[in-house]
Amino acid sequence: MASFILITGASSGFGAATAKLFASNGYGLVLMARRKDKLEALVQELPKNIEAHILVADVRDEVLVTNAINSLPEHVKTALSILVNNAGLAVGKGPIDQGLIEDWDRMVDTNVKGLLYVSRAVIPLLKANNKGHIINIASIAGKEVYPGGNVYCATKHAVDALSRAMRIDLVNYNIKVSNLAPGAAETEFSIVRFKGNEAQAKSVYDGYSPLVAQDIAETLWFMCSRPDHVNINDITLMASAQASAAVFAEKE
Ligand code: NDP
Ligand code: 8X3
Repeated sequence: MASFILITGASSGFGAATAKLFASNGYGLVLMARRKDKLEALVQELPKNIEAHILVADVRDEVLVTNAINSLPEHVKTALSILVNNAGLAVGKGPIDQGLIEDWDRMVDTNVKGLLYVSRAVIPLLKANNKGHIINIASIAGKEVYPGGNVYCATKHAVDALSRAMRIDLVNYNIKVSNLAPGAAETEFSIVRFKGNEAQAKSVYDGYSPLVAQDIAETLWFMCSRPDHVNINDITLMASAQASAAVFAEKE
């Protein structure tokens, strides 16, 4: 029986690349996001022998999340071994006093509370299986702050803290907890942050080679394929041209 991985935010970027890589290594998939059409298109791209379950859910809705996870077939629950808490977003970038309350709410509710709701529903399954691995996707924005990053950085600092706290709380249950903190990666992230302004989103990656989703997927695969007695607590993964949150190599 194949092991299953549950990936939140599987409809694009890091989540979709991770789904494809783990499927190509024989994992069954549980794919969560809001955009059903994107999840269905992703499933069409997977090897035909892979069992994939789509959970259309907004991670901000605790009841929806819990019901969706509880609705999984028993054979999937008992074979679930990995949770990647990846769903997340930045919305807006600017001085704190000009921030929009609705943007702040979206980031806090998705990046922090959503991660908690999903974890709260999945951890009992991992405990019952006496084995598991949770990887939280944080960010360089969870290690440092940068101009205009305020609330997004605060949510990712919270993710970083939760990774450390969850590791302590779950150590007696044979459940590993890892934190993965990428720097700038070109996905839909900046398009979401700049509310559909594609030119502004593109400019974030001008003049250097950012990370791509496959870099994150391959790092996750490495973290998850270590022997049972090894846990990678934390990885900060950056483009070679990014030295810290706000310092990039000079443009050519
Ligand atoms: P994308 O925008 O490409 O993907 C984000 C994913 O999150 C989508 O699948 C989206 O699905 C999902 N998502 C967003 N909000 C919700 C929600 N309320 N409920 C369920 N799913 C949701 O960005 P990335 O792949 O780049 O980002 C993935 C994670 O990595 C995020 O947590 C981000 O903060 C983090 N990160 C990104 C970096 C970057 O530079 N790209 C760097 C460091 C960290 P849908 O819209 O269908 O719901
Ligand atoms: C996403 C990348 O540059 O906003 O976490 O920190 S950045």
